[in-house]
Amino acid sequence: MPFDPQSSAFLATCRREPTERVPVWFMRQAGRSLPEYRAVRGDGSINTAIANPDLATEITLQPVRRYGVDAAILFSDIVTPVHAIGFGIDIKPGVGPVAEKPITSADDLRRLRPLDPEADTPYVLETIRNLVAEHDIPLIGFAGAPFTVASYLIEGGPSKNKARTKSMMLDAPELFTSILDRLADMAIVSLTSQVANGASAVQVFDSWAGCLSPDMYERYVLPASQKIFEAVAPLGVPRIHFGINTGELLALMRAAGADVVGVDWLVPLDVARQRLGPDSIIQGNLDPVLCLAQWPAVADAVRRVIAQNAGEPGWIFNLGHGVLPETDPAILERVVELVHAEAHLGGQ
Ligand code: 1CP
Repeated sequence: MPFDPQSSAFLATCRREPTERVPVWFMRQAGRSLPEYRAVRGDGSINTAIANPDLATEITLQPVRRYGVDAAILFSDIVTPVHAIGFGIDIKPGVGPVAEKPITSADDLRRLRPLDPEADTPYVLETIRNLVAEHDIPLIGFAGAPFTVASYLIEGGPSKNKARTKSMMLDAPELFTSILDRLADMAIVSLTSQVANGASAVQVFDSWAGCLSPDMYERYVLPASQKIFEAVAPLGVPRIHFGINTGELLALMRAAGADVVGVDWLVPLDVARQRLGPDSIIQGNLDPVLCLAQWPAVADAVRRVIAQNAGEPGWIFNLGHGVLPETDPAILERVVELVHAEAHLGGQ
């Protein structure tokens, strides 16, 4: 059955409309922790799986079947567009994105040419069309925020303190700004093509923005993210903005123009609402590590998160960051059931 947007609790919540139940989905719900993922995925690069629309469609749907979540998220990666234009970035199993030749000078900007989604990532669009044609669930499209993607291109891979990225910000601000601007343009065309092909919401992942002070974020990063949210506003779909360690950045992240702001587990939901303003719409925030505990402790943690939302509309239940690979899927199944059964709007 094709998707009917009117019936979606997830989309209604993204507009702060009251719903019968609090919608749930999990970042990184596809992959890693699911045995059915490991069974179909094989050993190759994740890029090979992303480039195979039948496989990517199946992997996107696996958590929907298993957990009964209220939204699907496209199986792809934040570095897929940069990989597709031939920048020279791979996703190494057990590591993450690794760039062969990190950006060190303005010469490297040539390797960041504009993205043409139809020509460069046709498989992503085919996966989206497969998903929306046959399945009655909203699909979240996504892109990496310029800062988080740039951190991989500048560092050459995952990094703890983003030293090269911050040095470039300060020592070569023009180059840094040009990189972010090109990545913003790539995110805009990518998200636009995802929505044109059927995605019904978009999330911009700025996972590592929390390593920045509010001042640095505002000066060097906010303009590029703002450009994305402004450009995709006319598409008319909800726009979600996410990062971790972003307690001090929440108001700025909302100022970037998002409809929904992700909250990590370090900030209680009621505090997040104070920082974001009275009509805010939030997504979060169970600590993913707590999902490794025995069920009674997990249930208790979920109930505390429910209590912190205090019955406010405009809340999508999620983890504060992605599902950890060692998570028992049975626990996440019970989390979904518990939120659907016990989280209600309009007072606890
Ligand atoms: O549910 C899903 O899994 C959806 C698909 C998805 C998404 C939304 C993947 C597949 N990656 C992402 C986003 C993504 N990729 C982010 C933002 C979300 C987050 O912070 O978790 C980031 C930072 C990446 C980069 C990345 N790709 C990492 C992190 C590395 C680091 O710096 O710590 C890793 C490990 C990957 C590989 C990857 N991407 C996706 C999966 C399932 C995997 C695991 C490897 C595999 O199965 O081969």
